[in-house]
Amino acid sequence: MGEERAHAAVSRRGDEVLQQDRGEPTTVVLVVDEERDLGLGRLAERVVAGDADDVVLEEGEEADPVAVVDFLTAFYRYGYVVFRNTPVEEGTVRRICDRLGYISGNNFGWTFDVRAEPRPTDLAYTAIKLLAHTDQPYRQPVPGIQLLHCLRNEAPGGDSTLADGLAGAEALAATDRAAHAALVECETEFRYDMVTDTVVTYGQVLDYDRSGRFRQIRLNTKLDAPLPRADYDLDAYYRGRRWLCEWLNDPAHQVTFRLEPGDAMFVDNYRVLHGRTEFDAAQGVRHLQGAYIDHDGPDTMFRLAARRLAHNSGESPS
Ligand SMILES: O=C(O)CCC(=O)C(=O)O
Ligand SMILES: [Fe+2]
Repeated sequence: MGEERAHAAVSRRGDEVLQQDRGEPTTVVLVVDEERDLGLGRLAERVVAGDADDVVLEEGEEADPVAVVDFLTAFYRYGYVVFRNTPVEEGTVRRICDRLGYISGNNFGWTFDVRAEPRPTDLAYTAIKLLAHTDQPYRQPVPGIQLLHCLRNEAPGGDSTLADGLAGAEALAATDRAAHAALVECETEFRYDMVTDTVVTYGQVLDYDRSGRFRQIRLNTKLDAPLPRADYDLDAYYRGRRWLCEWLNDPAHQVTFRLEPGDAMFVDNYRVLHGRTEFDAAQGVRHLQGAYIDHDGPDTMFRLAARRLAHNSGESPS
């Protein structure tokens, strides 16, 4: 991947969303050094904490536009944000989704409970370690943003891990061009086939738009298989897949933190991979509630908040 393309590939940012709003071209997004470092290394060292009260409010209350722009700027830059101090009540994740966008239902329901279950239908519902993955690559469209709200986290272990898929893709391109190209080119089947659910779709592990901008990573190694086409370089494909998995699961490229009750993690499922360390369910309860929303809701929220700020400061809104 050329230098120019690598720069253009650094994800969506707030000013890009605004440019779209103004009908300006958005193909080249130059990044400042700070983001460049981030794009090649690990995610931000510290968790970007939003103040839930400023953004996630009761029905009828208006969010503070400064807080909205701050929180979404952090999200566009890092690919995730954690809200602190939200109510420790079941259903909070649904309320947060309703404030920030449009909830996206799926085979697990509108919201889902993540805890160790006796008869799990998904690895998430066990106590074992989860490697870095993106969620639901088998859906069409893949859900844009995942929310995980922590109700209880009393078991030893169960820390959250995040890794930057965009950074991993760039690092692979710099290391092994052919392997990167194979993950961009080879169509992969993603399948979830359990009990009453059969959800299947096809797509690339690394997805770029026609101008070379990074659009999406789909990586979930329990659910994927490349199509067996004679013109595919499957050696390069599997080499790239293995390399990416190792890179993304290397603690040097991950942020690890513990969700406390009331924390809500807000993760771009098109860019950032999540996982967790193993926990001991015999020694305590760990209970998260999850849900997904599309990107449209927060993007709209960002545009409206930025317009309000421009208006308040006397600039003519564009
Ligand atoms: O238990 C966790 O922290 C994450 C579980 C998970 O991967 C999911 O709910 O999608
Ligand atoms: Fe997951």
